Amino acid sequence: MADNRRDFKAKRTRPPAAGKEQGIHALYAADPAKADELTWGRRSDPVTRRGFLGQGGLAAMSAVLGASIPFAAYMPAGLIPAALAQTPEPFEIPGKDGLIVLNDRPLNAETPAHLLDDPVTPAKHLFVRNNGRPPSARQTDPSSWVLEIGGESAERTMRLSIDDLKRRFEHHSYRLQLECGGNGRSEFVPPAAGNQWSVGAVGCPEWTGARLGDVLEAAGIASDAVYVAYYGADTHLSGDPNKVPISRGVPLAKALEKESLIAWAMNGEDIPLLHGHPLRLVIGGWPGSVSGKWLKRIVIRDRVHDGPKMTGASYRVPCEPVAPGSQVPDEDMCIIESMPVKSLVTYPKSGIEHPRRETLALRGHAWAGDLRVARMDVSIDFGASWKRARLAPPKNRLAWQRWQAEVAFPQPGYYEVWARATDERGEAQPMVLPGWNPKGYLNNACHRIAVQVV
Ligand SMILES: Nc1nc2c(c(=O)[nH]1)N[C@H]1C(S)=C(S)[C@@H](COP(=O)(O)O)O[C@H]1N2
Ligand SMILES: [Mo]
Repeated sequence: MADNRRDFKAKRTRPPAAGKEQGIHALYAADPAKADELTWGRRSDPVTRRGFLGQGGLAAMSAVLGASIPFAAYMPAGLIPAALAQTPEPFEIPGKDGLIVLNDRPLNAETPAHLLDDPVTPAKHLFVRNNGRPPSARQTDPSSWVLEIGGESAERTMRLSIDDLKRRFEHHSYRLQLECGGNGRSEFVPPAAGNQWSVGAVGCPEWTGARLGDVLEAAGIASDAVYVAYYGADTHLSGDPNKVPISRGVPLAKALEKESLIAWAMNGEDIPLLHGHPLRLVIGGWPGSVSGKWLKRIVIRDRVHDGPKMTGASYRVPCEPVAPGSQVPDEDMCIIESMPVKSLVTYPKSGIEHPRRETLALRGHAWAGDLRVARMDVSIDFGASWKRARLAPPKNRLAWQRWQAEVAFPQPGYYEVWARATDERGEAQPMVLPGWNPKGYLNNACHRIAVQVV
């Protein structure tokens, strides 16, 4: 416990390997077709969008990957091989095991996919996303913490200590999947500013707390209420005490869902300081940014909440698809609600060697915002053909779902395993990239891992 409350400092173990990691991404971000040509001599067919690796290109790519590519003919143009698209690990964080730090002011760190294999994400493997400066351990003493419920559509202002909250309201535990709206941002072209998350800004811990709805009912929800929003104890990076780093919310109906929690525990223990100790909102299936950490105040609003990061391009996407790089007027942007269908391959780790004579057992998780995942497929030939995977039901609504599959490889060489989830409405993950948007949200492209078959 003492460990959780410890003030947290990222230790720089070696300088960020910006050269290596940004080299290939920057090259591909600027112009994927040109990058393909420069790197491999690969040209794309303007009609099929398939890449043509000439003999020389195929040899160059095979040399870098250390193997021939049996399904090279199916490899899309402008695609960085998964074996090269991995990021190095420049930092070490106490209490966090193997996370990749994208930024240390504020601290943001993501989890490599293979460390997300557990059905319930342990604290040491949960990504961290901070918009401001987190409060210190001293400032989050649970014995003196007060949560206020108010706002223009609350019938009364209510103040609760953590003891009041635990005594007055029923306790509930749910596994709730939390994913940053910007997860996957690093792949958008043209690139979007912000943390260059690859695939690991997601997790599914088990949360325990009181239902947000029960607490709102206790304060009294006026008939004109439409939205519920949070304020936390973190402070603005500028140091200006009058500025709020982030204050977001959800429509009343989402707040009143039975899984929406005011949580005091994660995985059966106090919530770690980095994840919002001593209280946080957990609203599963929506962008992580609605799950307010270090929760001090909840407001019931008579209008769509207008706090920092609710407006402009923040956590909003064009209401209708736009061409990459477009300027989108504010009035054409819509607030992100339920997150799209998505999945991860959590076993094996990308880049492994696998003996050709053995089948490879794959597994991972799939999720679909407010919806359930209805089917899961895997491909070893860059999406030319798909094989159905087994898919388990979620432990509870808004938890991610386990999937498993076995694949066999026809000959030695470089392969990519691609995973694709489909939600209960028939919406599937796009194979490479979904619609571009100014801040690079909602990239739910298929996750891919590299496998060297020997
Ligand atoms: N008070 C506060 N709450 C916050 C944030 C923040 O910066 N301050 N970041 C949000 C964002 S953008 C995300 S994705 C999640 C991340 O939660 P985690 O750091 O526990 O993984 O917390 C959300 N809640
Ligand atoms: Mo986020």
